[in-house]
Amino acid sequence: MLGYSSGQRGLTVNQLAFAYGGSNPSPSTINQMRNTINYSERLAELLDSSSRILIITHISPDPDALCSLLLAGTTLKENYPDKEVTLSCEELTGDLEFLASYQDIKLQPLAEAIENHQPELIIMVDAMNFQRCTRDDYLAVSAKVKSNNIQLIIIDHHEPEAIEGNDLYINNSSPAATQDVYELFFNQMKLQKPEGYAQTAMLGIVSDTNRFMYDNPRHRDTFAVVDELLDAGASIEELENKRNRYTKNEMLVLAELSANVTLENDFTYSFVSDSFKARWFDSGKTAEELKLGCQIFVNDYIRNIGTNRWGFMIYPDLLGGSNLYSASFRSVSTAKDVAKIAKKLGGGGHKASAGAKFEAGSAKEAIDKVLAALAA
Ligand SMILES: [Mn+2]
Repeated sequence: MLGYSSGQRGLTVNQLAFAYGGSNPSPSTINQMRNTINYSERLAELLDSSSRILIITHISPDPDALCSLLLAGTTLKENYPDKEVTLSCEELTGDLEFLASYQDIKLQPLAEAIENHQPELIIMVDAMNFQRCTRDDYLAVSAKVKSNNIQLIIIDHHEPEAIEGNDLYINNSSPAATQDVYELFFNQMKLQKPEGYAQTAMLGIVSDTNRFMYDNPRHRDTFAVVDELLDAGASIEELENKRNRYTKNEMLVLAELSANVTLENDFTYSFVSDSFKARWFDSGKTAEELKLGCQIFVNDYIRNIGTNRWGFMIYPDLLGGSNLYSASFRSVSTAKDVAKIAKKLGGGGHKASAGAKFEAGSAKEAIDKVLAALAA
């Protein structure tokens, strides 16, 4: 990651942001600190001082990205009807059209969103810098936001890395950004809940926790939110049935990744071969479906093969050009800090779930780069 200052531009200094710097606090430290911080005053101040608000999230958005975006956007529209609130994302994914107000998310490049909307405040959810939110010139976006004095709130739950200069940075090490949006807007600020919030919030949480599979130091808070959402009519069974539906093409990707499984001493890896990629596109199949198939494999299988408890997968990221590859890492809780490996490759994420995008001449070369990063 180049050209980033992680300095704080606003006057309000977020304690957690600094407490995190360079070291990993224990869950109990985070919990202790979290309980002392109520952001409602600062949030209200920033919201009150802005009449045009733009809410954004990361590229290659997962359901937590889109659900936290949607939950924040619909809540602000409901509670601040006099403000112009725009929900914007460069890319969409999956079949989330069933979510309330999903059609309110504008699909547009980030620079265009800022140009068209002229926001006084940007709220970034599930990401911590503009590089994660655009495939275009993020430094230009960063410079424009600064020169136009656009305020920035970041609500994120990834391991802190190259945090954009901001007016408020919130990171509670939550299992989902959607949980943070829920707690900030409803528990702390006591805002009105918009139509459809329960299903949206539940999907974000169920998705990023992989249906509560991961160890979660904030489990009490997560399940308190989930209890409320169940009471409000959200159904985990219905959402899971929608979430876990596979197309024939996704099954073909799963077959490719299954065939290419390689077991190393304590980890597993697999990859989408360059010949598979060529055949895939020659037959008119989409990059999105390829990625969705890859996600099934990495989320549900890579940690569970043989006796190995962590691993990675390589696949071509065709939205980013023909030489761009993605590496996705998954680990069973403490088996391996995969965020550290992803960081060496220019990416980041969580200790048990992380990723990186980088250039390579072939899938083989991409694998070698990861293996070299592991050895370094
Ligand atoms: Mn997330």
